[in-house]
Amino acid sequence: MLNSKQVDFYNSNGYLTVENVYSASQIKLLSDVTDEFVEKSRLVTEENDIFALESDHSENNPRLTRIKTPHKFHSVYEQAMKDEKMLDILEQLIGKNIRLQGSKLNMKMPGGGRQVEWHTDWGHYPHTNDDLLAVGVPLDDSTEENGCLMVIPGSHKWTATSHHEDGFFVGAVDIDSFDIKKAANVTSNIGGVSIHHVRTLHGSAPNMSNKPRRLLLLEFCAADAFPLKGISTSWDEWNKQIVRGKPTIQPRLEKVPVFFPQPLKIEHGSIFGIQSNLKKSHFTKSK
Ligand SMILES: O=C(O)CCC(=O)C(=O)O
Repeated sequence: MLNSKQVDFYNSNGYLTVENVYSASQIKLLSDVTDEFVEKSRLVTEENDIFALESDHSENNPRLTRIKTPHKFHSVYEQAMKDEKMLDILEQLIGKNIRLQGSKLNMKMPGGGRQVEWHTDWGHYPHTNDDLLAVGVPLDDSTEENGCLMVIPGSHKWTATSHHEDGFFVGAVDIDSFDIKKAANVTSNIGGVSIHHVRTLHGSAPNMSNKPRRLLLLEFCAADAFPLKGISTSWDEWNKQIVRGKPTIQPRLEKVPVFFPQPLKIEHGSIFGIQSNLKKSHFTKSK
């Protein structure tokens, strides 16, 4: 459970770190299963439903940018997503009816693992209200050296955050639209979690260290937050994503600022593909 100071911190800053949420054995299991996925990726030569690959990925040197929707592919990730201690925390932030919005495991391999350009998750998936957040579960200690998440505290209250360039959705904000000196590093240790609000501006640098930075990201929303892009599965499938409480047929409509994430230059599944259309990377070393 969070104390009131932690809840206030989250509400004012749009992010929070919480220690000792997952046990060492839970993280060890997640880490071992992730190693198994990396092993399996050796035979994969192009991006598929499970793996997003670094450009230098090979059988001898498997390098992934991401395992996509890991909860669909292994029960260990699914258990982490349904963890009661973690959901108790979320209930304090977004209420008692909670739906999974998505999951991903961002793998930043040592020696150049990819940056994520500055963006808000809201820019990618606006909803009828903004009671959405992402929980970061580090499988390795997450530090400035290995490319930890960075946030702009308080940015979740900004009224407009466009992710467009020359009229196209590029999945990242204009670097001149905010003061990068205000960025805070969100370092977290194994067992702890980071939580960021859907409208919090965040990004992360390439991993130039010799240690991996693997971060399982679990995204959740209040059950009455409905995606403005529409529901892409059947109603029954969608409601299977309720992880606590009840579904509803009544979306809660709030006055929230939205730029719709279209048009795209090229249809691209992942944030990495979409952001590759950005004219200039925010992180000069890797593009
Ligand atoms: O992996 C990270 O550091 C940031 C991830 C992120 O923001 C995303 O995948 O949308």
